[in-house]
Amino acid sequence: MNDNSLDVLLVNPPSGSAGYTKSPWRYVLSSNVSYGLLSLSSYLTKHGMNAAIIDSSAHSYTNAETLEIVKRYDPACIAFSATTTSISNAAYLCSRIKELNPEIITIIGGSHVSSIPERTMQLFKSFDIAVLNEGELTLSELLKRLKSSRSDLSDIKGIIFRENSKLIRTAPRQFIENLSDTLPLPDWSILPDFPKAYQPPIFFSPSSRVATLVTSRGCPYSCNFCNKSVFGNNYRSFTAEYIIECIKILSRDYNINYFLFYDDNFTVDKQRLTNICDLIIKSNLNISFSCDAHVNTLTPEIIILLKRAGCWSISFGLESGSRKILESFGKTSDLEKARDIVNLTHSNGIRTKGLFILGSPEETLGTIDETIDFIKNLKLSTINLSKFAPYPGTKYYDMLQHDNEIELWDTLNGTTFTDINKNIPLDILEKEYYRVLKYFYNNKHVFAEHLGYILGSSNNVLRLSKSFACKIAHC
Ligand code: B12
Ligand code: SF4
Repeated sequence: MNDNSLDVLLVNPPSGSAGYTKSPWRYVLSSNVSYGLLSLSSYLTKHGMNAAIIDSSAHSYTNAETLEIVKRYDPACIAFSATTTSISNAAYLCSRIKELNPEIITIIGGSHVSSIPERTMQLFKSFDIAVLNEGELTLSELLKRLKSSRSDLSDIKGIIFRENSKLIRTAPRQFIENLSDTLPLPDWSILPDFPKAYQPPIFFSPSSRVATLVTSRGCPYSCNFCNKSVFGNNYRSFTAEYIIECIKILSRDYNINYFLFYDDNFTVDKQRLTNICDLIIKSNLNISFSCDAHVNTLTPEIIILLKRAGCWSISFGLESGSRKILESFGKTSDLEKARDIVNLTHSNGIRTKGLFILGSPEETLGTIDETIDFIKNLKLSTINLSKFAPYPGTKYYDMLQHDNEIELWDTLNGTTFTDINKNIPLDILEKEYYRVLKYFYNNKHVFAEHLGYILGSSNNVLRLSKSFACKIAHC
């Protein structure tokens, strides 16, 4: 059936190996709204267009299952959102869809293609058009043009398209200046099975009913391992009023009272942060939330205010306990300040998560020891230890891009070491990875906190049981 009313079918592809098989651990993994697709579809709806979303990543669909759903829609235009981890699945799906319907127009957007546009379009011929960077205005203009009798795309800013087997890149599009005035409130109803399909990190959330919000774009810091190809350095944000309105709609219509702020850096603008907290408190919203913060942006007063507004946990990008590694990462925070802020946050009753990266090109056994020593002095409720990956769009990728390994895109996922570190053999690095985790989780206070999370939520127990049952039954 061809759904002629549909202007575009938006797809968040399966990520990495989930494209081929279903993991029994899918119930314990968190699943997050593709906020980019939500924002794009809401903007299109506001401008009179009709979009649908398939969120394969959240629903744990395989590539085959995704294809079946696409077939049911049989759209004239399909658009994928992809990071480096999911670009191969997006390209695979696109080429299968083109085989089924050679007339279909295929569009790609997101962080991977925004990082290396020409390379992506050269490698993956199944993408007809790429939308670079911030997508709302560009996609809307592009879809209108594709429906019109005019076929020339060269005056649409912010895209790459093919013409006679050549790639044409148009002029860049300016970022949206006033986000709250230009972008509508997200229309959550477009997400299939929202909020049920979306689950917070297991053992680290006060509620299973959760919504993600991204309330700012761009980050003023310049960490060398971080990809800022979509929104750049220029920090722009939605107003406190806009954010409170989102929260009110989500609590009223979906009974959600726990929010994950997935901003790169939720706390960077002190005045805005104070306004948000004050408004949450004044409106008696009675919610809890988690966010990310750079240690340089927090003060004792701000921590107390965050707690009063319902802040449940803060994730800190600590990265390493070695000054040498922090320097090579271009991190501007210092270790003592980081320790003091983390410990103060924890002693004010806010759970603390430390985000660390292991295995960068500069890592040695000595710097790993320094990280363990650093962790010893931190009151952290939990940690997230990523395996270093030189993602396209980062300074590391620019330094290392001539290494062949680098185009194994779906292994750039934070859970696989690449062969980038020359100081430590790969098998030792794997052991070191577990040594750090073991050191952290063997700690009595960490064990006690985690036991509390396990026993405190029947949903956590249910998710874990489902995964074990699946593992045993090979489902
Ligand atoms: C929330 C988040 C997650 C969540 C949820 C992801 C999801 N479902 O969207 C979780 C925790 C699961 C996650 C996981 C990972 N993430 Co992540 N994540 C983010 C984060 C912080 C916010 C994403 C977001 O919602 N942004 C807000 C929306 C509005 O922006 P957007 O998605 O980019 O969409 C805009 C444009 O890109 C464009 N666009 C996007 N898609 C499309 C599609 C079309 C058709 C069009 C026209 C336009 C378009 O228009 C949108 C609106 O302007 C970003 C950083 C960031 N600031 O964006 C990192 C980021 C996307 N993640 C990243 C990485 C590396 C990962 C992981 C590999 C693990 C890790 N170590 O963190 C995995 C891989 C997951 C996967 N399968 O792809 C990198 C990607 C780098 C790269 N080269 O691709 C980023 C950029 C972080 C960084 N700064 O380095 N992530
Ligand atoms: S890692 Fe965080 S603080 Fe550093 S540049 Fe990226 S978003 Fe900004």
